Amino acid sequence: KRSHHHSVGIIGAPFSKGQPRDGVERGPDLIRSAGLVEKLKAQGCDVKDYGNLMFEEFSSDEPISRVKRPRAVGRANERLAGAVEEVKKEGRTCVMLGGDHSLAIGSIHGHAAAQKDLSVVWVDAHADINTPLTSPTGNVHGQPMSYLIRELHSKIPVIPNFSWIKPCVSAKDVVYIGLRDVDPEEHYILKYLGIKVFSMTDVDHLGIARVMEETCDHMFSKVKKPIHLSYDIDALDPSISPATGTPVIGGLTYREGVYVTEHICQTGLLSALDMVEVNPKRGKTEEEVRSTVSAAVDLVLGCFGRLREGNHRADYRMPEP
Ligand code: HAR
Ligand code: MN
Ligand code: MN
Ligand code: MN
Repeated sequence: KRSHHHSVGIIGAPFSKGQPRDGVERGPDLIRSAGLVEKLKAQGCDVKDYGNLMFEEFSSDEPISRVKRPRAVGRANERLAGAVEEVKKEGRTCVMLGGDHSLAIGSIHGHAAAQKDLSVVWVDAHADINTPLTSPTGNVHGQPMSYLIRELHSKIPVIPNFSWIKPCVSAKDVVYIGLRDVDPEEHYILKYLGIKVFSMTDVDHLGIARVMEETCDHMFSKVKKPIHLSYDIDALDPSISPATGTPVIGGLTYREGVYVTEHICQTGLLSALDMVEVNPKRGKTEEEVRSTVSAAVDLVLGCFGRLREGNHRADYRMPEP
């Protein structure tokens, strides 16, 4: 059980051009409006909010080899990478609020620039490992892992504004949790690289507690590396988090989703977190948006020490009569 205090740096990345649906750029401000910073402070975290990044507009951004809006996506991620690297150099666990999941390129790249060797835990309905050449949609939010994994480097074509990206994660240091919508080409890549995957079938079979034990066993089999947790809100079942661009039925329950964060927190190795794909425009009602945002907040809180059994400060003293 850990009661040390967490030092957290928050970066808002209001970016949506890794996919076609408007609204996901409002994620950072919505998650903040739900009280994220105050709640983290109330549970004892030292929080610095670095505010929202600003991103360049490109008047002409034609697709390159099926990659849509390559210039905007490439430049946005380069900016984000620099910002994450700075937060890490200030010694904080970096929380990147998206925005769409293409932002994991910059977030993981910037993290790796400051920490060199990382493990990545990717919690998502989707594998987001299409290369530009296998992508069925051209949307970069379905591709970020392909740019980051060393073993896929030779499969990535030259793309404008992507030349700064150096693959920085080994296939053996990646664990997926929650998969249930994987393209055939992605499934091939996962098998070809021998990447550790806990699909929803595995969650059903093993239970989330064993999935997390085995996730840690896999990550810690050699040395304990800092963990980058990339959490796509669509990993949760759409009954909890419907306000997202590509909901997929049959996802993690709220309890399973929170359990993942509690377990990662107690490793003491969480070094950066992405919370992405919250899209208020995809909620059919205010309640759908509220539920999605509230789940996102709770997942972040779980990453920084919130326990469902309750918490108290180390310096708490009972009132004396
Ligand atoms: N696999 C599909 C593609 O490559 C769909 C990816 C969808 N979206 C996400 N990613 N939300 O997690 O386009
Ligand atoms: Mn994703
Ligand atoms: Mn997803
Ligand atoms: Mn463990």
